[in-house]
Amino acid sequence: MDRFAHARTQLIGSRNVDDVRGDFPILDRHVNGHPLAYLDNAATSQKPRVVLDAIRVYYEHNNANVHRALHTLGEEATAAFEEARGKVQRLLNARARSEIIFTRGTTEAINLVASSWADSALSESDVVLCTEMEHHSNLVPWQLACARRGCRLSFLPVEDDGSLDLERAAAGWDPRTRLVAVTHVSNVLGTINDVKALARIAHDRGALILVDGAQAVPHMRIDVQDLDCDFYCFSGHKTYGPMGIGALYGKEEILEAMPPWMGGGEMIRAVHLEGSTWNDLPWKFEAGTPNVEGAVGLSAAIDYIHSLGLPATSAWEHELAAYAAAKLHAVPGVTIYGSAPARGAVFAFTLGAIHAHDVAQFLDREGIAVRAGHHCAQPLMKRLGVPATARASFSFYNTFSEIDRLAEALEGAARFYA
Ligand code: 7TS
Repeated sequence: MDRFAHARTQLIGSRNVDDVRGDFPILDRHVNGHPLAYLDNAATSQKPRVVLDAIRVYYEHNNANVHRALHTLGEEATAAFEEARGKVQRLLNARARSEIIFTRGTTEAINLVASSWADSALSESDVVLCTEMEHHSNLVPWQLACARRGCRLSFLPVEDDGSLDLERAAAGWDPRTRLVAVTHVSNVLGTINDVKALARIAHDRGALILVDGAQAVPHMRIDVQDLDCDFYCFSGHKTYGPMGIGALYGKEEILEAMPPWMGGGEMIRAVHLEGSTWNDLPWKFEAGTPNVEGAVGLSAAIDYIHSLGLPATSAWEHELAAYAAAKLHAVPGVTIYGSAPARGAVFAFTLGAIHAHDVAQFLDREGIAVRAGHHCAQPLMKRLGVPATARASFSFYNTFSEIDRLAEALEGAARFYA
């Protein structure tokens, strides 16, 4: 542990972390008489004022339905919505704006692929390959799709350190595998999977790859062209934007070949009573009035992330992770799950035999917000041999002193429940 950590200036690029915290009104809150220490960022992130302002300004000045009104407000709302798409395109480094489909979030993005692509591309006895560390969002839609199509769902095992063994994946490859569905960063183990290598393995064997980027996009630079993934999904609300907005990236030629998922307004070119033809990408997959305020908020969030700089926020989160690992390991009775060489700032842990819910409740009394439970990854909990864990997950607005408070409160919990 770095005993001098607090003496160092805590910088995100050129800005002090306390200054950056001032951008997030909610971080001023007190909870149960203590300053809030928000350590549940893997569940959802907090929002900077610029995001809140962008939504308010949108409703005060530009609100109208998109893609249909010829009046000025309609054109402004459409421009704001499509500009947001361009921001997402550049955030992921997608080749074309048409490869970005707005969804409600990661879950909906995966369901879109697990319906439209799966129902048109999978046949009986094909295989979909998942991993044991998937969030239910990247597991249940594939269970449903495989049941509909008569396919087999198989799983890459999680190694003891919380990593995936890609050599094992290549060696045990089933030639009927049509798609690999894998998380970029585990929401429990923190493992950063080498999805670029996995994409190469999949493509060399004629399969596609879908990457669940829910826990990656807020924390690292994503380049879907470099990763060469076929689909990439993320949620705006974990990326400092509002809830109810997210995106699916898909390679254009694959999206072109997929049938629409939901039918309704905007996704059509022409409708006759006997049948319809479809709109161009990406609108073919965006039936109905979209979440324009969500897109506007996400757009502001992306600008905000760029204003800090992803290299700077990542570097600070890396320091926080190293400090948290050292502090947590030093608390008697703490077991951390996941020690892969490449991991993010997520720590699932248990404290002796104390139930994770009791740990989380004790921490809440101290104003410290962590999640407890199975983290929507029940098969992974089974693999780890625990019913539940507590989980502290960090963002760039967290500080060393919040980690100190976490460690001290855990020692207090251990004494209280002894
Ligand atoms: N995939 C991963 C890896 C996630 O961590 C989550 C949410 C999702 C998908 C689903 O995202 P949504 O925005 O569509 O709901 N994870 C968590 C979590 O770890 N705690 O609360 C939500």
